[in-house]
Amino acid sequence: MFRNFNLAFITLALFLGACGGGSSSDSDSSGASAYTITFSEDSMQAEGRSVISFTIADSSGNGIAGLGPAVSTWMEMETKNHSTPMSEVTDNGDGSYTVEIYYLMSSTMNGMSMGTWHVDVTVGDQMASHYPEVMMSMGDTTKVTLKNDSDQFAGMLGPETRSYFIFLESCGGSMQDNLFEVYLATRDSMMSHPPVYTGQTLHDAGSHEMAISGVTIEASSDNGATWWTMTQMGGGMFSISGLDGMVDGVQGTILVKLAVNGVQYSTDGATASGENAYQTFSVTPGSSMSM
Ligand SMILES: [Cu+2]
Repeated sequence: MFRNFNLAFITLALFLGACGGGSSSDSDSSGASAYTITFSEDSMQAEGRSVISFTIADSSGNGIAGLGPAVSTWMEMETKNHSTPMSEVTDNGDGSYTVEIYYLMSSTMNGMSMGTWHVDVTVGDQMASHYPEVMMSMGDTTKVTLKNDSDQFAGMLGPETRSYFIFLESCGGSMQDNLFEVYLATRDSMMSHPPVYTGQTLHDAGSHEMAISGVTIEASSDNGATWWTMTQMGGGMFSISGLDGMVDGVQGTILVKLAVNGVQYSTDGATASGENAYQTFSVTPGSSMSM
């Protein structure tokens, strides 16, 4: 299912490319540019899951596939810079490349600038940057956080409780058998936000390796009466279909629980019990396909 969604976005990216649509505010930092790198925003760039494509063309304007470009997405803030979770780069085979970016923050909050987002694409010794304006999330929940105070990473000022970010990937509605997908990532340092899956290695507060030997996300669409274990699809993606009680086009509630290495995580980092043991997604089935 996840692959199908990717294909849908790739098709959209190609369509935008053909029409010359999308936006582009890229800057090219290299002197003699071997390639022209052009960005397009395939979805609204907002807190949570967003999609960006870029095309790499040679001096004749031909798109070049197979270049293996590196993408780095980070926010330049007054007090600190930080990266954000991101998918692998998809090579669309025609010189265009697509990446899913899971923004942790919006560019502005209540009219105040929070900082500047950078999307840097590097191919060989050439780099181009795009500066997306990232909106606040509105309507549906795009991200929730769970944590545990005994699971910490080496922060700038010492040990810090690690947040686990659960991002809404899709909520397909009846056409997709009420498929609900989320992407799980965490903070391993200010500039490292890897996906979390069984077999992943993170780093603890002493910078020692910390193995993720098991991770489970459960979901409930009946306010916690019934919990279903989501299927781990790999790479931080979790999926479940057939959730009861969800209505197309109507915002509903899906609760989620997270367990890492056998420990249930909570909203406040304390022992999970009752109200702090789950997070709440308000989602509208069928709506995420239109983005
Ligand atoms: Cu920030």
